[in-house]
Amino acid sequence: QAAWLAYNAVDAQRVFPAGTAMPNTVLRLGDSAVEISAADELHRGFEGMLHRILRLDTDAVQASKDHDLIVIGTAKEIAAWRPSLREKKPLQPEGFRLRSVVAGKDSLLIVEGADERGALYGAFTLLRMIAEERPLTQLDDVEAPSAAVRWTNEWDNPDGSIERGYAGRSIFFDKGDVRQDMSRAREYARLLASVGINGCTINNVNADPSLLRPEKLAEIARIAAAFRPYGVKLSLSIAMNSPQAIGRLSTFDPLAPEVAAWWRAKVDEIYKAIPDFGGVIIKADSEGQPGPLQYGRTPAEAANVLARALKPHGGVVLYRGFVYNHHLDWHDPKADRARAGYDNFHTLDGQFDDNVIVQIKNGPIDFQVREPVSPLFAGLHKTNEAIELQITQEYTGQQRHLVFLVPMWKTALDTDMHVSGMRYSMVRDIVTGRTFRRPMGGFVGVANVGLDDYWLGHPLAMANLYGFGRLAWDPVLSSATISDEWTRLTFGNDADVRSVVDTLLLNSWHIYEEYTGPLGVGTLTDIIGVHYGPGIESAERNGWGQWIRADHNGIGMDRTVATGTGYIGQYPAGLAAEYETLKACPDELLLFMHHVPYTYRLHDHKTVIQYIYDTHYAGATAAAVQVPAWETLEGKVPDRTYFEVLRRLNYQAGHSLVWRDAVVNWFHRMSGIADDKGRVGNY
Ligand code: GCW
Repeated sequence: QAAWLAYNAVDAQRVFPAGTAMPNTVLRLGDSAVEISAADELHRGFEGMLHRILRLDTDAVQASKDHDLIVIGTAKEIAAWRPSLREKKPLQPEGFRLRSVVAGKDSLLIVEGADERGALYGAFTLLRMIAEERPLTQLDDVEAPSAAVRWTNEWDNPDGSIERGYAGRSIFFDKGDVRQDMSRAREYARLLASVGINGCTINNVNADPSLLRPEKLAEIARIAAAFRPYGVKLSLSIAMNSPQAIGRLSTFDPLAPEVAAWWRAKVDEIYKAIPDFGGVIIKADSEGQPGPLQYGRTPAEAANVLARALKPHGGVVLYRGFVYNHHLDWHDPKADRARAGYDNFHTLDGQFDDNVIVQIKNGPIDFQVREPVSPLFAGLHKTNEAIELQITQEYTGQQRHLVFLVPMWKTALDTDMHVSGMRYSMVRDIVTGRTFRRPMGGFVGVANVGLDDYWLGHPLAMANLYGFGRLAWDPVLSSATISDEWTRLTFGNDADVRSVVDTLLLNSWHIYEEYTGPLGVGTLTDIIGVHYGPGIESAERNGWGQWIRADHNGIGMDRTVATGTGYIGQYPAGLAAEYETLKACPDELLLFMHHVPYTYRLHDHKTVIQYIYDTHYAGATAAAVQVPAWETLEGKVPDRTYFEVLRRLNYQAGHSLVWRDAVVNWFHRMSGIADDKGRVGNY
C-alpha cells in the first residue's frame, strides 16, 4: 500500500555530507490542512529514511532555540516570518522553491510554496531527493507544474465494481453507497499529491445519474474530505440526461431554460456540500450515453450549459472528445472510426466557454498498443485541451502483463504536429496551453486503482501511475528518468535492483507490442468484450470500427487522402505528408495508415508477413527472459513483492506464447505464405 512512498533507509552521509546540518525540527508556518499534511509527511519521511524523529513546531519563538530547521510555508508566510527571505521573483501557481540557507547560526532548509499545494509538492520533492540520496548542499530548486489540470479519472460504479479495473473493488463505493472506511481514499490522495496530481474524478464516465441525488452528494462529500488535506479536488462524471433521469424534467435539451436552471441549482447544491469541488467530466453521445445530439445540439452547447453553472464557483467542464458512431458500416471503405474525434469537434473550435476543456484520448481509436496521435490536438486552436492517457491497462495486458506505458505516452506528447506557421507544435505544449496560448489545459489519467494491496494489481504497474503524475508535472522528463526515480523510491538505491527493474520497465512496451499487434494495426485483442488475449478475427465485420482489413492478400486500413478514408488529411500538411506516402510513413504506423500486401517490404526490406512472424517469436522470447532477470532480485526486494511479480511474469511468459501462436498461425492461414525460418505451421 505504501507504493513508491516506501521511505526505505538511505545513507545519511550522502544526503547530508560533512558540513551540511541535518535538521532536528520542522517549523510549519501555516495552519492549513494541506500544510499540516506537508509537515507530517516530512516527519514521516525523515523517520523512515534517516531514522530521525523531527520535532514538529509551529511556534517561531520556540523553534528558534534550534538552529537546524526545515521551514515550510507559503511565500507569504515565509516573508512574514523573516522578511530577509522574501522572494523577488514570484513563484508560479502550485509551484515551489527549495533552498538551503545559512543565516547567522541557523541552517535552514526552506520549503516555500507559491501556495499551500506548492508547499506540499515541495515537501514531497525534498523527500524524493532524500530517497535518491541526492546531497542537499547548496540546494536551490524552483519548480512549477506544466498545466493546471492534472487529474485522474476512476471508472468506479456505485455498486463497487470498476469498469476496466483490474485490481479489486472500488476504494470509494460499495453496494450503492460510499464506503464507511475512507482510509484508502485518503492514502490514495496522498499518493496522488506526492506526484503533483491535484484532481480526481471518482466515478465512471458511463455515469450513474443517481450519484447526483442530495443524499448521495452528502456521502460523496466524505470522499472530498478525505482528499482535502492533500490538495486533491474531487470531481464527478455526469450523465447529460440527469435533469430527466433524477430531476423529473420532461427534457434534457441543453438549450431548454428549465434544463439550464436545473443544472445551476444542482451545481450550487454540489458546492454547498463540497466547497472545493473541481468540476464535471462529460461523456455524451458515445457508446450509448445520452447527449445533446438527440436534440440537434452540439457538444459545445451542452458543455457551456454546465460551464456557466460552474463558472461562479471556479469549476471546470472536461468534455470528452471520445464521440463516435459504433454502428459503422464495415462494407463502406470510406467509413473510419479514427476520423470521428476530429470530424465531431474541430468545427466547434472557438465555441466552448473558457472553463471548458476538451479531453482527448492520445490516439484516435482507443488506447491501442500503438496509435498515432489524435489529429484533433492540432485541430483546435481556440479551445482548451487535455490529453487523456490510460493508466489501467485495458488493451495492454490488464496488469497481468508488464507494460510500462510512459515511453508510449512520450511518443504522443513528443509528436510535433507541424501546425502551419509554428516552429514547433508538440502535443505536450498544445495540451499545456502554450502553443495556442490557452488559459487552461492539462493531463487526465484513467487510473482505476482498487482495493488490492498494490493498488493496480501488478506491483510494477504502479510505475505507470507514478509516471503519469510526473509527466503531467513536467512532460519533458524522459522515460528513463521517470523509471529510475520510481525504482529508487519503491525499492531503494541498490545498483543491481535499479538496473534490473529499469531495464524490465523500459523494454516492456516494446515486448508487448512485439507479441500482440504489429505495425500499428491495433492490439489484435478481443474487441467486443473484455479486450484481453488474442482475438484477431473479432476486429472485423462489426460496427466498432477497430478494423484491420486483413484478407488473403494484404492487411491494414487505407486512411490516405488519395485512395482511402481521408483520415490522414485531418493532420496539418507537414505531418499528413509524412503519413500519406508509403515511403515516408514510419513502419510502426504502416498498417494504421495504409493497406499493403503481405509481401510489401518495410524500410529494412523485410516483408510484412515475415516481420509479423519474427516479432512474435522475438517478443515471446523476450517475455520469457524477464523471469530469470527478475529472479536475480530475490532477497533484494521485499519477499511479498518479489513473489507477486514473479507469479505475474511467469504467467505473462506463458500467455505471450498463446499470443504468438494465435497471431502467427492466423496470418499463416490467411496469407498462405511460409515463414522463412520454418517455425510456423510445422507441428
Ligand atoms: O475503450 C472503451 C472502454 C469502455 C470505456 C470507453 C470510454 C468507460 O472499453 O469501457 O467506457 O472506452 O473511454 O469511454
